[in-house]
Amino acid sequence: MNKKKSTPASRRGTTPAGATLGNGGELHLAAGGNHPPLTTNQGIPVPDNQNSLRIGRNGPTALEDFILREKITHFDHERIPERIVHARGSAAHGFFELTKSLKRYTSAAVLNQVGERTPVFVRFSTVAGGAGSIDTPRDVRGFAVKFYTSEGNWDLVGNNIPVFFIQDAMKFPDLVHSVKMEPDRGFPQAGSAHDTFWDFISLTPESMHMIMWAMSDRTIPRSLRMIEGFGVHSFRLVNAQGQSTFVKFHWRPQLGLQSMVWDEAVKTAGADPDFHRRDLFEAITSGNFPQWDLAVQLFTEDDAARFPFDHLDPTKLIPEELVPLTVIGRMVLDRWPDNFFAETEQVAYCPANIVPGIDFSNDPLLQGRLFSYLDTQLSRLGGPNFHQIPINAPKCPFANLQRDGHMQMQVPRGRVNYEPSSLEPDAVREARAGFRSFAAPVDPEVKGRLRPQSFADHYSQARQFFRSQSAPEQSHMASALVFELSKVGTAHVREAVVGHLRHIDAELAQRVADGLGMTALPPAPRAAVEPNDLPPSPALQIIGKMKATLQGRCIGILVADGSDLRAVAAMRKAAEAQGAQVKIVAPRIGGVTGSKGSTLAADGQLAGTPSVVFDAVALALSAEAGTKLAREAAAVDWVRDAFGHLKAIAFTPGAQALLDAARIEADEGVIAADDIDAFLDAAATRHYEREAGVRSLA
Ligand code: HDE
Repeated sequence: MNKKKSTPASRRGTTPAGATLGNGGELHLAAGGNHPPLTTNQGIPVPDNQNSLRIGRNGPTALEDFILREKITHFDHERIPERIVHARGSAAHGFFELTKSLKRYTSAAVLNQVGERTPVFVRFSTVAGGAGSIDTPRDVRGFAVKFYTSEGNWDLVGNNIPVFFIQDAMKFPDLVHSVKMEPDRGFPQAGSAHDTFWDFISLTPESMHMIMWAMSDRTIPRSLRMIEGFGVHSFRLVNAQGQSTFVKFHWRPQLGLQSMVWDEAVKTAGADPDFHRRDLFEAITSGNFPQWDLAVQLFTEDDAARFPFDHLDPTKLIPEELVPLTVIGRMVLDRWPDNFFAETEQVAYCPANIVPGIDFSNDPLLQGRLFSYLDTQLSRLGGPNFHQIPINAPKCPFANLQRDGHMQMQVPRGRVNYEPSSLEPDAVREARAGFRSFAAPVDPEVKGRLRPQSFADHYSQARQFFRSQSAPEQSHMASALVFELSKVGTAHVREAVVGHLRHIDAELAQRVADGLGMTALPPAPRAAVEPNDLPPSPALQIIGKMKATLQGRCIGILVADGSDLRAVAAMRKAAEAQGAQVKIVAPRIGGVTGSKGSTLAADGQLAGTPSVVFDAVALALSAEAGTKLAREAAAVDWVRDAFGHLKAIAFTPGAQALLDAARIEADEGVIAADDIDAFLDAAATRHYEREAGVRSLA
């Protein structure tokens, strides 16, 4: 042993119980007890996982070292291609419980038996960014649900917005190319605020309705637990008699909709790039299981003929005021995956996975999707057997005569791998009942690259969406457009987008033009169909759908040495009683000593836990601490940001110096900390009335 080079054990810290030191001074933890012994992938036990096989103490490594080679080779192949879209996602297990039977409309067992619980796996995602990108860009969120039903897997692969950018699958690669990072420079990551995206949009008027949604606060959700989900396309339900009814699917979060303000989303990206993933993880692992209602809009072919739009056009929605929602069940997410890669990364959703009693519509976007997902998964997951990966496998029996291929996990027995057959009586045969396509009539007269005239109105629903929003939401949309277009370097692209806005709402176009510093309004392009004034649909708002509740919300309490910890405990208890989570933030992670000498541990250190991660904040400070923190940038930002992000603030008299340093002007959301009830009431909402005083919006 080379004693000169080995480090004495005393300098390496304490040796854990049961550990021995190897000849390089490294730790070997004993495999005793019930620990499974480490082996190679061939099952050969490995007694040294620290040192490669070397020819002499300072010599080269032997090629013969199959243990090293196997370990490195496997590591080299740990990454698989990320999804071309929706690469960044977070997922959870749970169940769906039917509360209202749809037996009249569909034979699908999952929608027939009230009270039955069907296991689900749900993955939420951003669209444009890579797998390692931030959680809070301005972006659409994917909302994909795999129902493991007794009749096979049903995937409802939706988004948190009920319409889409384009009408025909043919345009999807162009749309995605334009929004992903620009191909020559490799940026920007995870955002649409750049020339190529807006160039494509400005030349694609059908995207205008979706653009209104994308520029609304829907694309900066506070939490994945607070987003809606939509199946987007019309689907068909088919009952036992073979009759069909159209259906749109909606998920409604039990915690209500809640969004961030833009400045908060930007700062959250820096404070915690994993903010949404961590939020979902913490909620589920602490037993606060997120829940959604599943609702349907049901309508017949005749109803559809009377709509002032074509429901097969995925850039249109059916207002709830026209076809009301019926809640039919609830979904609860109650288990975090055991392994991120095996489950969240390898899960493969596909809109073509449907069960008997559900069928597709002729929406041309949906029709293209039916091809795309399996195709992309063949390369992403490496071959045709990815349905055998546990997260993708049905939980009901499944068998057929498909054979072989990469990564075949099953060992099919017998001679018969074809059908019809007579050699083996128990070989797989056609099912007696099962999926049958609805015999929908088709228009056989023409074949061509066609777009129906009923798809030609690109502005009416965009206008309806904008005009249905509350005043602060309209300002946020105008400001989002100004922000995004200000990042577009090409003047004619900015002008072309503003030109489209003129068809949607003249005032919106003017506000955006002013925000961009345009001296005159650019011309509006020719509209294929002049837009109509549709009746406003308040159900399209976010603010109107926010719930004044502390359920699922998190309050941060800033403490320092000398704080009144009894008052802090009282506030915590009251907040928790209303369903809030409370976290203590202190200048040092070790915690603080209170005014009476007791101590309190901190959940976060001030500089590393900015107020963006909370829904409301309280300043529980002595006068001495308040004065000291008034000179601390992290503390001043903490308060200033909470105020700017329209959150409630509670303060002790000692915190006044800090409030002054942050230039906080008292309003109805800034409340004395001893009035706990008033603070908790204020903490249950955002204070949009404050916004005009803190930032200029377009
Ligand atoms: Fe997707 N989409 N998409 N999409 N999509 C994918 O499939 C595609 C569309 C959606 O968490 C890909 O396995 C085409 C609409 C979600 O794993 C890919 C078109 C909606 C997810 C694909 C669309 C969605 C995807 C990428 C237009 C809302 C993530 C990797 C014809 C209703 C699922 C993959 C997850 C993923 C294709 C449009 C939702 C490439 C061709 C509209 C939530 O196959």
